[in-house]
Amino acid sequence: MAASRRPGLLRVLWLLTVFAAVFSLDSGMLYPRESSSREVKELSGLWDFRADKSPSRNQGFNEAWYKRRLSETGPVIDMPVPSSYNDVTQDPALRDFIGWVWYEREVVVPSRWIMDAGTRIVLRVGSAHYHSVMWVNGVQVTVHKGGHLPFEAEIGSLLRADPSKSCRITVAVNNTLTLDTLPPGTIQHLNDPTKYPNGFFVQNVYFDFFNYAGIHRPVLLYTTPKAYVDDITVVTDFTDNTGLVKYQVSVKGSSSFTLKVTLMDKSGHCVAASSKPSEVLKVVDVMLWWPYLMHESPAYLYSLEVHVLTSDMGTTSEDVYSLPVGIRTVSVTSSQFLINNKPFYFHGVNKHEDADIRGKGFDWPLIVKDFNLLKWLGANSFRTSHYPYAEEILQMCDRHGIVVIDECPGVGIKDIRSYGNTSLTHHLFVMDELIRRDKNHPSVVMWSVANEPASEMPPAEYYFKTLIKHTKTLDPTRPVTYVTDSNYARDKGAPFVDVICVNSYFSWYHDAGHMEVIPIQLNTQFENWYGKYHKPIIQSEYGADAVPGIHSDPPMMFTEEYQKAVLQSYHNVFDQKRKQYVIGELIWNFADFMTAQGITRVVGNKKGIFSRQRQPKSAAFILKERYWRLANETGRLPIWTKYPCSL
Ligand code: GCB
Repeated sequence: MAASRRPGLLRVLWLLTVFAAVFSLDSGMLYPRESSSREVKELSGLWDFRADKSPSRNQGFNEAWYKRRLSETGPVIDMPVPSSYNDVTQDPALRDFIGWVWYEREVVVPSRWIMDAGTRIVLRVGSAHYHSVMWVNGVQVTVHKGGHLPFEAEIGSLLRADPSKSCRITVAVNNTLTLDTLPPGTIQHLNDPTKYPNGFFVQNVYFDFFNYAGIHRPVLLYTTPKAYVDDITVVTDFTDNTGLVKYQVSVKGSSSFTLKVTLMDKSGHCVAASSKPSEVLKVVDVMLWWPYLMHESPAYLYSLEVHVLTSDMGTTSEDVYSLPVGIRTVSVTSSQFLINNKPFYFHGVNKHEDADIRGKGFDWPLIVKDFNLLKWLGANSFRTSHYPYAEEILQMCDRHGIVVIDECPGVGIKDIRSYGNTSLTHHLFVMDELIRRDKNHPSVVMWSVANEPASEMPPAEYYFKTLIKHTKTLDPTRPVTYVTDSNYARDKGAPFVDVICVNSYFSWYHDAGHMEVIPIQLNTQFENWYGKYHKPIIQSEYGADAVPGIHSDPPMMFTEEYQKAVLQSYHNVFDQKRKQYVIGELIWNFADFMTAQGITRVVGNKKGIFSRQRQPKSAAFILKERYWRLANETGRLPIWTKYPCSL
């Protein structure tokens, strides 16, 4: 039963039990925010960089490059952080490089941080692709596997051991994918001297985006007091017009502390307070968090202010952390997706973190442009295909009311050897990391554990049963899905998901050029999946490539007209089925994006409705017209939408 449909007292009791689940992770991963007790220092900018082009790719480790300045080990170049390194230079070998690359930067750490032994100094990387090792002044401080999630290390004691030294940060990053990484890949050595140069090898992957690499998200130094808020978990509910905010605060660095937890509304008024580490706060006349285009004032955020006070031999210290909180519920019936008990229809997009030059590197102008385009389009949602996006993007979603299906990097699990225990254990761990990072975002309404795995293979049943069960134990408040392109009758994971997400490309990869098959095949697809599982369905991908500026009438593949006509054909079927059990449509893709080179890709995937430079193709206008119509039918538009110039 959905949380929000339980009677009042039961709801509070239920809230008290959720998130009791134990993560395999022993600390939190709160987003570093400045406060009266915390400082943040951004280390974005130019770093020294060196790719280890030795045949073994191991020269850097053999010669311990981390022990001295990188520039003393050999030639270095300037590399922007954050950015993928692949497209920044003119060197094709660096664009396609596989193996270890080395980054280094010397940082000035404020002396008051060093002098005050009560200050924790934490070095945090927003994400680096894929396997990272980090040193400070030649001492290894952490190792992390996985490309899209943050990692950090406390480095205060190391810096204090020799305050005369500056802080030299070295990060080695390796983009090699194996059968047990997420996403998986294989390295293939091609040894025939009549065909390939000496030492030739390639990285094979089973996904359709360029394997960009490097330090992709901001690197930060931040401080906290010795006793600090390590983690906060918030789960929300409401009954009539009372909001319920269950929180759990974990404090580290002291076992005797005083807590003050206050929930503030937008205008800074305290609406509820407590001094307990775990409590259900009641908010009278609650302002719920609503998605964009579903309510006149969407995305209402409260702020949970947590104060931890400790006193140690006469000195008191305080840590302060503020967490944005949106009060909303999510639930699923056999044919509907409910937000705050009201049916929600996903009319949105699939995205990629991808742009010219910076690849997957974090970039504020791009992020803000994309949000402006989403709003222009009338999109109310997106899926983080095919990996977790930057935390800052999810914060934007919270603030703008864009609903998110949060996908882990389980894309391209196609080889039966990737269904073994090592892979599963890693996949479970990545879900731990993802939920630990994203659990408090009201915009995140569903977890997606994979995209288009070979879910017809026999081991997929145990694998997905375990994975989905684990995800639900970690977070019993959100539905779980994975995205399938498998045949409904052979799909082994579908019995365990809450929502069926299905991708199809009729008249593209099958029956190329024949749009007349779309109504029949799409209708059959929906009827088959619903008939077998009786679960709501999202068309999680559909689309066609269009090279911007290429035209033909009658439409032909790769023209803007063909892309438009494919979309319209799908929309006719969606309009019948959304009255029954289809709960959403997500276009593939928001924008063109880079892929590996291949005979089906013309400098990348061109299924964007915007070009890679974010200019609209004809299809964007079709979709805009549709999404605003859907919004008018199903939601309540914010007042400012009556004045389109404010868009
Ligand atoms: C898919 C994949 C996506 C591809 C897309 C395509 O099914 O999920 O990653 O890019 O098809 O364009 O082939």
